[in-house]
Amino acid sequence: MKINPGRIHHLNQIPPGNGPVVYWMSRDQRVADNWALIHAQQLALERQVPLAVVFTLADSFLGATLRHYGFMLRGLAQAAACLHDLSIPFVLLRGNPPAEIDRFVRQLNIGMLVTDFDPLRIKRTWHDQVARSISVGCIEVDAHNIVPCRVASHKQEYGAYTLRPRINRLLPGFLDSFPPVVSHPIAWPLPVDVFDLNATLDGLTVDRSVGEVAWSRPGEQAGRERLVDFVKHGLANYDERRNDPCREGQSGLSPWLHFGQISAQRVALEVGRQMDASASVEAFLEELIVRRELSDNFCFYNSNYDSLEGFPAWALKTITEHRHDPREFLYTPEQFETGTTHDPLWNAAQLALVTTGTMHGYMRMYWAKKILEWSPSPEEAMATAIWLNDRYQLDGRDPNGYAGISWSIGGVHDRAWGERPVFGKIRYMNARGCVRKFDVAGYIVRYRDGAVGQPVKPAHKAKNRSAKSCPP
Ligand code: FAD
Ligand code: FO1
Repeated sequence: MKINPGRIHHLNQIPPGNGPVVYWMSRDQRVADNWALIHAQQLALERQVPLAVVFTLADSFLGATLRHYGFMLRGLAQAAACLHDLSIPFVLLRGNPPAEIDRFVRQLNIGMLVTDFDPLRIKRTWHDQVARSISVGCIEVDAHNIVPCRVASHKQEYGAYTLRPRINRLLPGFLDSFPPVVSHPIAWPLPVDVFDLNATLDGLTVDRSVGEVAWSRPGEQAGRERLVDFVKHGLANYDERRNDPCREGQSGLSPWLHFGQISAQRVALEVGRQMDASASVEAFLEELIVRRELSDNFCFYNSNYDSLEGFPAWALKTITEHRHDPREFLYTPEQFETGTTHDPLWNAAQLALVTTGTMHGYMRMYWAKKILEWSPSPEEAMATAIWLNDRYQLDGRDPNGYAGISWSIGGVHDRAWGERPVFGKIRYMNARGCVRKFDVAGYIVRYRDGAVGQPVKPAHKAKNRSAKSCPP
């Protein structure tokens, strides 16, 4: 099974050299089902040269806290152990990522650099800088999307309804099975330090006031177990339960998907086999494939994905026309953060976010729309929503987040609705609508004082070498 060439994009036009191949891992932090790693190994085997995986650890990445670095680094420690078993060294570099990669490539006479696709501004800047500075071939593999973002569409799509037919037409060519990563026969020429999880966690410059959460165990193995559990116990009722914040009807897979600790293609292959739950399978794959790839499409083709300038013209016009409408309630970012508004439902959602690092998808829409309604300006609303989302959501800093917030506040991928104060023609949501949908009182009790939210796990000392559990 070879990689579909549609996944490969050349970041510079330099042909592969004879030196070792390096996979600069970033978005897709896993060994199994990782097209970027699979392709890097194919290149190395063709040339009979060594192969290594490199991860550049940046401090305070887009405001990430200990909650995020703990999950990510514990997952990377497992990936490093797995790679060690395959005689593929895992090298962790600290400092400015593009500069560190450039130095590594030069010092070790690397023959080819492979990295993974990411539509976010910061990552495209890293890739551009490296592709220009190194004197060896540099390619990007889309290992995150099933239909590669650059192939699914060559422009920003209006909404799911315009991207869906394109995805559905192309899907059969990309929803293929994965070849395994094999034990690499050519040894890396130099000794490599074993990844020291505790030392790395201790040495991080990071905001430690937002602790790790207990409900989601990091790493490929745990992600795979969560998938198996969802397919067995949650999928059949997904269609019926997924919009009820009191019924845990979603898969809960987003942290593992965000950090690339599980492949969306693997999830789609496993879910697609359950044809006896067809309505739920269809609803789930719509979210996992169309909605998720729509977010990458939005961030890739719209450089203003995190500001008002990224809104469609109709939305920017209407929200500007209503900029000076009187706000019945006004709150500061700190009042939002502490969940001390007049609305017990909104406060409960915020406390769920702070204590558990997640929030039900339906509540995320309500949560963001109320930030628009109760902020002094749409600009401040966007800034507050992105700040809180990326500070507390375990799956934050993700294209899904920028698209979800821009949908809620700026009508991205949505249409115009009846005009009203503050929102203009942006879709409106209120607590009465929630009462019609689910047990609001029950939700409030559950999260009101952060009581039920999973206890925040202290950043305890984990074993440095994780259990040798390379997923199949
Ligand atoms: P499931 O319902 O089980 O869906 C499975 C997967 O499909 C999700 O993990 C996700 O990858 C994808 N998916 C589901 N719903 C959406 C959607 N609406 N848009 C894009 N992809 C989707 N998602 C994040 O990953 N990170 C975020 O920071 C984030 N912030 C959001 C902020 C707002 C204001 C809104 C409205 C949505 C946001 N979402 C975000 C999208 C969505 O709410 C979450 O992906 C979903 O709730 C995660 O839970 P789950 O994995 O159990 O979802
Ligand atoms: N990617 C990196 O290559 N290096 C990092 O140090 C890094 C930190 C990080 C922290 C939190 C987080 O949510 C993501 C982080 N990522 C990092 C990026 C991540 O792998 C994804 O590429 C993007 O966030 C999603 O596109």
